[in-house]
Amino acid sequence: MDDFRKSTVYQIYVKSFCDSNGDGIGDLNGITKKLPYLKSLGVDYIWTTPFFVSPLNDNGYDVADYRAVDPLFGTMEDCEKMIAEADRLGMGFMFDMVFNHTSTHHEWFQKALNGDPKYMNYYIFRDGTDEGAPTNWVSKFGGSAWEYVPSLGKYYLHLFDVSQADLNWDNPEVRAELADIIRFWKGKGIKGFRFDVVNLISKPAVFENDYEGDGRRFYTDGPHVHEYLKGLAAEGGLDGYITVGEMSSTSLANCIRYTNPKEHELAMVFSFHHLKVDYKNGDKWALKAPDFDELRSLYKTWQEGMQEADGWNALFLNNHDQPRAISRFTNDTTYHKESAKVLAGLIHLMRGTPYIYQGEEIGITNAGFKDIDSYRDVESLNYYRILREAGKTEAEALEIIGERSRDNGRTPMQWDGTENAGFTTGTPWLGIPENHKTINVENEEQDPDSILAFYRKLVALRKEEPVISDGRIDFEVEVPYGVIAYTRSYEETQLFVWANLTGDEKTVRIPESGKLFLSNYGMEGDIPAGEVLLKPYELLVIKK
Ligand code: TEU
Ligand code: CA
Repeated sequence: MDDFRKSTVYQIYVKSFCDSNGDGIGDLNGITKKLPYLKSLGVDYIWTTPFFVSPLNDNGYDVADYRAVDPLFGTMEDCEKMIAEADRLGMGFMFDMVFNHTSTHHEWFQKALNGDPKYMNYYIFRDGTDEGAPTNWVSKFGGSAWEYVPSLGKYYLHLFDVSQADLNWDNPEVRAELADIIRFWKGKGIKGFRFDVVNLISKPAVFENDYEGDGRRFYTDGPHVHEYLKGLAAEGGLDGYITVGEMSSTSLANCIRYTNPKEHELAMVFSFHHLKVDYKNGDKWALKAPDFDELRSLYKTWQEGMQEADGWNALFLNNHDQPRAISRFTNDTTYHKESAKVLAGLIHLMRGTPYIYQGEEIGITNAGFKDIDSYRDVESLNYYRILREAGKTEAEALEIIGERSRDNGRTPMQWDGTENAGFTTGTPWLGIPENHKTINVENEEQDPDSILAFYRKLVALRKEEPVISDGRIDFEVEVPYGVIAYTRSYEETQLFVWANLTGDEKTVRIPESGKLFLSNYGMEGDIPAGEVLLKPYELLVIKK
């Protein structure tokens, strides 16, 4: 475990990172080409989103063959080359294992559809009721979570898209198949794994209607989830590997169990409560300005709570399912640079393992799409329809999708200022924001004060400073609205961190004088104790 404390992970959304053959779609050879760039960032691990054989209804999170590369992204030989090249540069890949469900195109599901009882038991088939579906549960992408198969006279469960059928983890044969897939990729030299929505794998023994919610309380952190994760770690031989579980609507108590080293389940977890502080009444599709009091209190709860019980967090504000944090929480125009840096500093100095999502290290913003035809994501398209059906005007629906669409985080990587941002020589599968003409890697490489340079520094600091990798964390609560402040301590060393997430000046109190350690306003020297005025989006870090 300790091994990952000094590490930083870089997440690649394969489809949008680098296209090597001009078909407008990112691919494995594109990744190999850009490995020196990742090396120059100083990251240790690279998490790639799924590139396995798939009908791509959910961009690869609908896997039809876990052991084969989809031809759209390359070949197994390309994959082996990519792994070997990263290895040579001293970086390891973490592959994305989507084990809660398979694509309905998977051989197992096809056999189930033919009525083969062995394979029907790989999935969750149930009889309907007088009201229709077995329960009233709602899919995460909208609509019923059950789909009727006329030829079988039964429904199957799909917590996500209708083409993503949930696996039956209560069946030991399923668990054995999945452990075998882990061993297969370990054999190819993979250093770690990310497990998609892995806290949803254990369903209740009895399926019942949810009259309070969408059904999630019955299957989130379900009855046997810890037992199944221990089994996967043991059977897959995951000791010493870096593993991260994506935990949907989870609890602190469960995340402690998932990650406490004595439990032998996972090395760390992604939880999402801090990325719901701008959901109105918990509804992603209802807009609200971010509540920074709530954000501060969630960080305090999760950071201190995991620390007290020896749990370990993955630290992130961006991924391929989220709008860009810089656009969502801060100011992505007037204070573009300051905003990107304050958000980076806020999480990279916390206790946990930081993840950099492609493009955040140069300050890529939300997409700014103006019409529904620009969107590609199945969730955005479904919810646009649902919002329209619920009576929203076209403009209202577009505003909501514009803020919340996952496509915001999926626009192609901005390598340079040319027409397609250096991502492809063809037509990109998803539009690229206009601002790529200024916000791009090539530009930032030339600027010693760039966002990119700041990220490089943060990655290096985590390796150099035990107070960052191993220090304890304590949150300061007596701070003005919009400021998040914490102290890291290790032996005699202390770091005091203040992040002003607003466009207003804020007064904070420096408890003890120290040296300026890090700033996004280019200050230096000794800082005396006493009151200080934080500028808009200022990050101030003092070392004692
Ligand atoms: O996402 C799980 C998930 O529930 C959310 O991140 C979800 O996309 C969001 O809350 C919807 O509002 C994982 C993958 O990261 C995502 O890309 C897949 O679509 C999903 O699982 C299904 O495999
Ligand atoms: Ca390609």
